[in-house]
Amino acid sequence: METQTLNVPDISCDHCKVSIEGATGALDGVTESRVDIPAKTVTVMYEADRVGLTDIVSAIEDQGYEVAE
Ligand SMILES: [Cu+2]
Repeated sequence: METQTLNVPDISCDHCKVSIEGATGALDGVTESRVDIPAKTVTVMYEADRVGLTDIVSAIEDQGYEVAE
């Protein structure tokens, strides 16, 4: 199990939280996804043999958010 925290500076409200947690949590292999609104981060736990970090980043970007390095 991998855990990664991604910086998503455009996170601002509950809508962002619901969108991002929904999109990333729906990916096969993602065990848990949690958005921290004040910190503007997404912490994902995933099985690296089932889903890649690039897939997770793409799911966030598909919701209209930039993922910062
Ligand atoms: Cu929002």
